[in-house]
Amino acid sequence: MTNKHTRDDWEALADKEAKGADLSRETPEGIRLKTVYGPGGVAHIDSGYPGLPPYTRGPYATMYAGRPWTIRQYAGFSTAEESNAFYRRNLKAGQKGLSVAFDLATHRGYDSDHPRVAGDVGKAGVAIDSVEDMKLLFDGIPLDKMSVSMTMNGAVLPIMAFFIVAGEEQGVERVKLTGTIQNDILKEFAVRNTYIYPPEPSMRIVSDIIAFCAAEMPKFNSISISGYHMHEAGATAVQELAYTLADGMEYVRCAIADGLDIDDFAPRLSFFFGIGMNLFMEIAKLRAARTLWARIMTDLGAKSEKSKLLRTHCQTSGVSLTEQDPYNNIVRTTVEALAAVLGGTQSLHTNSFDEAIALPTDFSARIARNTQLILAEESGVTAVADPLGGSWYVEALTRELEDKAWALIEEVEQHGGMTKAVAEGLPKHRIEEAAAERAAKVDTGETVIVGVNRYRLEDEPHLDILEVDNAKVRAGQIARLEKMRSGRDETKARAALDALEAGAKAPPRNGEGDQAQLGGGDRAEHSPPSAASAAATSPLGGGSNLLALAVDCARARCSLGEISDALERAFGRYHTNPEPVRGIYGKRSDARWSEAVEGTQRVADRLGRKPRILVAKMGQDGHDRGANLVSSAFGDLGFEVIAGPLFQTPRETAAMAVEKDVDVVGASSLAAGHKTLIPELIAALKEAGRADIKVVAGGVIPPQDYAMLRKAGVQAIFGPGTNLADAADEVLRLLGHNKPPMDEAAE
Ligand code: MLC
Ligand code: 5AD
Repeated sequence: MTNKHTRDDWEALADKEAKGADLSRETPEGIRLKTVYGPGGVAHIDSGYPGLPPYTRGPYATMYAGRPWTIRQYAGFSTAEESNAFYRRNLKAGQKGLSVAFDLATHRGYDSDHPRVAGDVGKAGVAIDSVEDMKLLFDGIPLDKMSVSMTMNGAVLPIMAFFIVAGEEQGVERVKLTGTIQNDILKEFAVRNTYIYPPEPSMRIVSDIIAFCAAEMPKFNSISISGYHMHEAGATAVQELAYTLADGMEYVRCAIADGLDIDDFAPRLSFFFGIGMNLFMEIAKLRAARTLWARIMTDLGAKSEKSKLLRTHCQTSGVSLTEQDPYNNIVRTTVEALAAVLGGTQSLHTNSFDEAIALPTDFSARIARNTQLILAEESGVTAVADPLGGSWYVEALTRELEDKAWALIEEVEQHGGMTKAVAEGLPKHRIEEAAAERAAKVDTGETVIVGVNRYRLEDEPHLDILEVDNAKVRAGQIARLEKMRSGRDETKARAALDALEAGAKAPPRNGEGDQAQLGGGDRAEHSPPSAASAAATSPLGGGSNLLALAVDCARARCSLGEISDALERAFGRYHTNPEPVRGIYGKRSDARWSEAVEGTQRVADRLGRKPRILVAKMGQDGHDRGANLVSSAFGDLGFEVIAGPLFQTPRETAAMAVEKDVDVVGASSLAAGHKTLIPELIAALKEAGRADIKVVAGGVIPPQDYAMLRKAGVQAIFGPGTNLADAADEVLRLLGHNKPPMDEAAE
């Protein structure tokens, strides 16, 4: 039955109600939302049925009615034993799949005994140095039954190898291993920063893992192509969609160029998206992602329908959560989890409410997990597949996102694909611009964050947080490494490492790669290195499959650092320098900002030059969103900003501060290394005779740690959610000349 009232009738009424005001809103994606959607236009396109092309409505026909999504909480901290115990408690309480968070030393290919990583061991994840640690991590957890996701990209070869050998030694053949390896290096170069090697050999590693899994691990998802980190870095839904799918296209082309048949590996590609607070946008994003991927895979030559299904994990957004009034985060996470589920995710992590301050405790992890259990078992959302299918608004938004993302994918294609676009910094720059736009809107109050820029509490509640004693963890890890090294057959271990190095130096398999930029120009066949094992000479490309060679190293008890070093000898280590965007904060014209600009000018007048700040990232913490925002904002205020490179040691930061003769160092810490790294920086500055250089700190720093940092000499601390104009005010005060003198102010 059609309704006799038309859109014109509605418009007349709406105009009257709104008294002529334009109530339509524009999203950060540049989508103009109508106040109401109805039949007609793009909203009317029929999305078909779940499980059937174009899969907009879900990859499976029955969706959660047949099987609910997997409750898969990302976790890891301290030692393998402690993380194992945490996993077991969580599984007992209703979690369904595992997801391992490794510490940053592991991510970046360093053993726990490496001097560069003293502040990072066991902090943001679990420390894994060898197969011995991996076996402890899964002790009592049958790897043929439990699906395990491992978030690893840089050091993906040793970690996959340890996992495979841990399975072997548990009596589980690799064909039975189920789970997912993140293995998505392109987004590391764009936003997440846990790369080790340069882009070209890194792409070969990805491809070798895809080939190995396709041949030997049929139940294992060989990659998790991730938009989550772009989302967290500030990407809009369109950017996240486009760059993630464009990354996927690049991996597919790379694997095809390496001689694989698309339908042999594509069914085990998987995805990962971040889910923020814009409920309907996020639902539409997942629907659009599936539709676009089916189209892309058809264009790339996939014949099997399984190759065209986009299956995804989702994580609620960390960056949407606040340090202030942290219980609000439970509500935010619930809304985001609902979006992920209504969007049809296959697997989900819900963040803990203490996210902006520390890693989850048993208590906060329980609430996060129960959020999913309540959605799955109490809310009724599992009964019907794609319950929002046919919603005029959701369908229209889905189409708009598809079109806008497609345009951005075409732009990447014109740049020659994602490897090139990433090398040119295109996605990184675009995402940083979007992040700065958003941050400026939060600072001015145009975007409301409850408990932060509105409805703020006078007294913040005290939270008990998880503390990791990293010195203790490190000592234990070092002891275990020593024991393993002294008990192994040294000749065997050396031979395995030499074979890996030789394999990495040998050109990858399959001569006629048509993508020179992805795998090096010369891809001639070659003979296998002499020490290569039976596994390495299986159908995996003439003996140089790097994962097969790494498995031999793992069996021979080589450590993660040794395996990474062997590869580094062949590939080199990759370094980049941050290039903060400019001019976005400068568009701010509110009173607070103008005051800060004037204050900066007064300090500059006094010094006879711009005040100088070094924005420093120390340790293996590559989370640079905060540092980039600070660099951008301070640059726009009139500071001379030195954006320090990632991964400095405190001594390197101190040397740079002295060399550049800065007035202040701002140390940004998001991975819990602050208690070790910042005091070391202050000590190094003192040693260099420059105790006068002020040190301030910002990032994820629990209030519990403030006193300790202040005692060590930190002069100001900025938690998450600090208004950048306020931060500047404080820094200017430290530099002695902020507020105008009283008489000037009185005029
Ligand atoms: C599913 N199945 C069904 C069904 N639904 N069968 C019948 N009827 C239905 N309705 C089947 C599937 O076909 C599959 O079997 C099995 O059930 C499991 O379903 P799935 O959809 O594959 O789920 P899952 O195993 O959980 O895999 C989800 C995934 C995977 C494909 C997205 O890649 C995954 O788990 N990813 C997690 C990634 C992750 O946790 N990342 C953390 C990143 S944190 P079969 O036989 O077909 O396999 C991070 C933070 C940071 O990155 O920066 O550090
Ligand atoms: N345990 C649990 N959650 C973690 N996260 C990061 N590290 C851990 C960990 N060790 C979560 C946070 C962060 C996102 C990248 O993953 O939500 O925002």
